[in-house]
Amino acid sequence: MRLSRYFLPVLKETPREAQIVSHRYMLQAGMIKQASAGIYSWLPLGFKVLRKIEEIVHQEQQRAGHIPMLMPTLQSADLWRESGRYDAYGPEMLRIRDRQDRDMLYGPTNEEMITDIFRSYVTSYKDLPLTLYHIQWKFRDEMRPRFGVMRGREFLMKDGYNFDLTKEDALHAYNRHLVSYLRTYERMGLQAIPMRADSGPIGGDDTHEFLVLAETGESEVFYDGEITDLKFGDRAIDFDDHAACAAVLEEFTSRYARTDETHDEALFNQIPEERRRTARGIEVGQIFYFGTKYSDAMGALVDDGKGGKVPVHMGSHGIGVSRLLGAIIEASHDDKGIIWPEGVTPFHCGIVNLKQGDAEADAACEAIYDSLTALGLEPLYDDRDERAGAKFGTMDMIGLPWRITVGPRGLKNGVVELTSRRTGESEELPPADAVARIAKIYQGIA
Ligand code: 5CA
Repeated sequence: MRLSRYFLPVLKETPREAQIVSHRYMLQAGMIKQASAGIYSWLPLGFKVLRKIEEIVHQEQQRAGHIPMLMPTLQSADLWRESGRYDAYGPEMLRIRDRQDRDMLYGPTNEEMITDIFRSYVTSYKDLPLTLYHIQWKFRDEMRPRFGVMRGREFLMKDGYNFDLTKEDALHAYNRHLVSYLRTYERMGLQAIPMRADSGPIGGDDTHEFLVLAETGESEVFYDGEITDLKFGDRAIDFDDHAACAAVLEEFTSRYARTDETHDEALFNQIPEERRRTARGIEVGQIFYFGTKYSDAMGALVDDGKGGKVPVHMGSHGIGVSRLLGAIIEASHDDKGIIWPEGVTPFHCGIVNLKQGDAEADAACEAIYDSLTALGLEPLYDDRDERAGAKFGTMDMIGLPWRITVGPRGLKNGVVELTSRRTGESEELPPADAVARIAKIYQGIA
């Protein structure tokens, strides 16, 4: 992409309404624009990162054997009356009446709708296990929408639902989700710690929230400091292997880690004092096992193979896709702007031309641009007729992890400059070597 042809409305001033850094940088970098309280337009740069995050979520869901689909945002109130949640959900639910006077709602989650789909088609245990998911906009009329996309009213969520014959199988689905989430967040450059939580309006007893530690997080968390040493990494895991998934769950959840909702001071105090940590965290996902709560209420039954009909065991599993942009920025920025992890960066590399209009510099930039593009990478070439300082400022704010700087002086010596956004370190090297380095960095990522 050439910046002169892109739509990147970077703001010069600091937006006053932003209380936390991720919100401020998303506005300043031209990623989002507020449409009304807690509702945002995703401008091209923000949309690009959102799509990258979605893509990682899709890949990791499907790696775990979960099946993608898409349900609508608007739902019929009748389904929610069946589960009893139409009244129970309260003022957070946006209720709408259509021209036929039918009660509708903008879905805050999809347990009822997926259970209805399931009961319409599946009648036998032979079709189990089954996990369906979608990535769709949700609406919750939050009392205090704030911090930009972090607590929106309209927000993008991955929500997945497992259907299993037995509790044991459903608990395997729970474990499988936990394992796949570990890898999902790590690919985004995040450490998200599973913590024992409260199930709220979704229901059930078994639930973990995934928290990214950040001073600006809305949840207070308590954990054993040893937890932050754990990495899932690039482990190959067979998601059908119950024992293997259970072992990972055990590894990542056996140490004390709880949100304030479930915090137990006496248990916490059993951890050696030097390992006790109190911090704040951003909830980027939550998994639930709630058994037959919805299948009982809505009659989602299957033949059990022994002549009987039994309600299926279910769980639901969410990832806050749009919230993740805020969480990643909170975890990765400096005073100049965002620093995107390679896995989610909107463009792989910036190209800054220090002397636009200089025949040699222009040609070198074009050649680098073409080579990167030919390798399947997406560079952002700042080809504007602007001062070098302004170009650097934009690149630092939008946070591309790598920048190649091209100027007539360097070219005389046959070199360009390759700079890491994270460390600020620069290195001079021939243009072809810079391209090769970028290609190597993104091997296995892009
Ligand atoms: N049905 C279940 C799981 S699919 C469910 O709705 N879970 S949830 O309520 O925990 O939401 C899942 C994730 O969505 C949360 O972990 C959080 O990351 C994100 N989320 C929830 N509310 C908001 C909000 N107002 N703004 C942005 N993200 C949100």
